[in-house]
Amino acid sequence: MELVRATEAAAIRAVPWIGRGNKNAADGAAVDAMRKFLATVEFQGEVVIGEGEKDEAPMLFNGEIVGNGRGPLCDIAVDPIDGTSLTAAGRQNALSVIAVADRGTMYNPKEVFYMDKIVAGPAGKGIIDLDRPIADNIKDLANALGKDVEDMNIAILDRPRHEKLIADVRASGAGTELMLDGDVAGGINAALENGRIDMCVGIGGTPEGIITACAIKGLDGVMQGRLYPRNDEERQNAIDAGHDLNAVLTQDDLVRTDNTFFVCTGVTDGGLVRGVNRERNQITTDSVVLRARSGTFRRVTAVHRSDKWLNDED
Ligand code: VTB
Repeated sequence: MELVRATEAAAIRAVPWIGRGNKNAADGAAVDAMRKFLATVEFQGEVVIGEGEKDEAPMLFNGEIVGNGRGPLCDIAVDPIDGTSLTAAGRQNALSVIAVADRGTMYNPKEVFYMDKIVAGPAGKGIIDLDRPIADNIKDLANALGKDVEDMNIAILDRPRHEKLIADVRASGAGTELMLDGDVAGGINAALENGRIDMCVGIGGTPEGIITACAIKGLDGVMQGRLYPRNDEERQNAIDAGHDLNAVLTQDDLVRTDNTFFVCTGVTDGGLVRGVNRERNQITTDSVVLRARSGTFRRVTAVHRSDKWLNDED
């Protein structure tokens, strides 16, 4: 639960940068706040996935040790803002995210920035399969959900590389929910039962894939991913590092423990959590905390006193 203070802090510090067109400044403010708050949490965390290398953004770097140096040894995957461009533009769906698991359990394919992913809720167990055509995945999941294909909603990042995937989804009869950014939230929304999204598919960031896997474990959902090198050099680096580029990785390969925590706080409003709200002397944050071992989904609304946050020493 202490971890939520770190994502709250990152989200609050990003607020002055919402809609200011400067994504590195937003990210930088969130990174600093998260680093500072993580230093007070009782654990010995090592950052395995520090988002930012792909976009050359400010980041918590891989190998960085966080926490107060006492307590359990952990792997950390962190994205102080998933959706920095959304934040900079003043768009919805930006989140501050952290995922924690036992030390040595997070898959770390740092040589490859992208991963092909498919995510669904508990009904997708034994059904979703990255190797099958998308139309078959949709049809079988619809069946398991007791829905018509026409009522299925599939979240996909709106990118030119997904042109065919989007066309295939629509040709199957299902609808698409195109995301500007933020496929962590897309994956979680897909795994939540009774949500508007039934499945999240497509190529997104590898760090976001590991973070999503931690959340999926907490939601008892299903996920598969396969590394997606952008060019021959990345492909060769990955092979040299011992990665099997054909392997379909499940959530249990991506994070090899059930002792995972996932925490996110809304920066801007979104389908999963509301954005930071500032009113008079109060700042309100909306967060979700998922604990895989107990399968608990907690919503945490916190009210912070603005005067405490105006003081940088707080
Ligand atoms: C996604 C999205 C992220 O990276 O993973 C995406 O969820 C994939 O990369 O918010 P491209 O943007 O290069 O397509 C982010 O946009 C963050 O970089």
